[in-house]
Amino acid sequence: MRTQVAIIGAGPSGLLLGQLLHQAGIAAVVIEQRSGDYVLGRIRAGVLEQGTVDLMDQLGLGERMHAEGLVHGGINLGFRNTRQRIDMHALTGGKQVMVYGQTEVTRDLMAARVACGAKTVYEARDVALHDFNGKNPRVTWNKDGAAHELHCDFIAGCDGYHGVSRASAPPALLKTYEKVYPFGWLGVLSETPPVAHELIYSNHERGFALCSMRSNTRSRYYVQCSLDDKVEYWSDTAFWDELRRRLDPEAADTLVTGPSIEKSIAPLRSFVAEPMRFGSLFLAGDAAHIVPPTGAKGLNLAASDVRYLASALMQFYGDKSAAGIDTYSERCLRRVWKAVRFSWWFTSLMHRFPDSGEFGQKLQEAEIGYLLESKAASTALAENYVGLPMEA
Ligand code: RFL
Ligand code: PHB
Repeated sequence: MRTQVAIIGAGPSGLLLGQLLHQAGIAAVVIEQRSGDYVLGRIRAGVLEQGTVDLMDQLGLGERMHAEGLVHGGINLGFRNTRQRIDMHALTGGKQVMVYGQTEVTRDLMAARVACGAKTVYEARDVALHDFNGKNPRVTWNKDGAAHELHCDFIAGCDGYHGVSRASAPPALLKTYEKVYPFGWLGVLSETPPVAHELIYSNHERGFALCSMRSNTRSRYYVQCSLDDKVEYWSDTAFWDELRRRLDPEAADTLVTGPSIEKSIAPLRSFVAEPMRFGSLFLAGDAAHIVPPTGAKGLNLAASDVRYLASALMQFYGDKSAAGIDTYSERCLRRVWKAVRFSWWFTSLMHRFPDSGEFGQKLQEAEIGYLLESKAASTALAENYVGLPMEA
């Protein structure tokens, strides 16, 4: 089998790239180790930057997102039993975000792939990358007891943090940067109306809490938890009690609780792998970088990486110019590091750290106070939250 671009992974980066390439008339095959249902079953991101919304529109996939997604012009910061709104829309000259779950983005992209007849291989086992530094790049895998081989010009490693693509890069050429945070997030999805119209990020002495949503009838809540915590330790009642304690009195009183539909724990990490290109192998999305979810940046960074990659490949095939692919890594990394910095900063501001003590807590309170009083400081938060611009 032969194609132009072999895409490893059917998460948001792989599927977005697949559609962008299809739109440009570049052939691609997506190879995914899990089933489509498994991919759709993972509950992850909820907030899309304007640039990601624009990308879905550009792909002609915005209809359901605009009909069902919730446009938010602000976020609330909770601390010391009060809650204050940051008016992102006013502070950024009209920019907003869209609450539309990663599951729905993925569902729309999968449907588009089927509709345009593009090939996706699900449940591919033992995926391996070959000769991406040489003249005969190819990907092999096993499926249903048979071995398969795909020859290609380029390989896009869109297979997430635990994928095979970054692991296949020559160790001597790969430099990684990592920060592991001393806590995780326990998340619950429930068929209950959200406690507030917009998200609440709450700094509390018992730990951080986040009130998010998927729709007007479905909520997504998180509480900071210990790294030793297990989902089994948290009954629904224990979760709701803990969340309520970390919210301002008005939110605590109006919180509607119900049975959890999903409950999971995610560790928090910042991670960047450099460079993002090795010969004809390109890394994109979580395969190259991870941010803690506090800034809602992971999926949005995946989207900006693949926009750079798609335009580089279009330049290569269309204008016969390697300029885009030669600068792909640098261009991505400039934007990636800004999002890594913002996510680290927002995480540091909002969470309890085991060793920062009362002094650390006072500093956080002073900084949140300053953020809410100073237009310059709240503008910096708003600009980053709605998404920094992409390079032309
Ligand atoms: P994904 O989504 O991990 O997809 C990678 C795909 O590759 C497959 N795969 C392989 N396929 C073939 N061969 C192999 N050897 C393979 N190994 C893996 C996997 O099965 C999978 O299908 O990476 P991608 O596409 O780069 O997308 C990244 C996003 O999923 C991620 O950044 C976000 O979910 C992060 N994130 C958030 N991002 C936001 O922008 N806004 C948010 O509000 C937000 N909230 C979150 C989040 C992540 C969270 N968790 C659980 C980490 C909230 C949470 C709790
Ligand atoms: C979510 O809805 O899952 C979500 C929203 C905002 C974040 C992280 C996660 O910062």
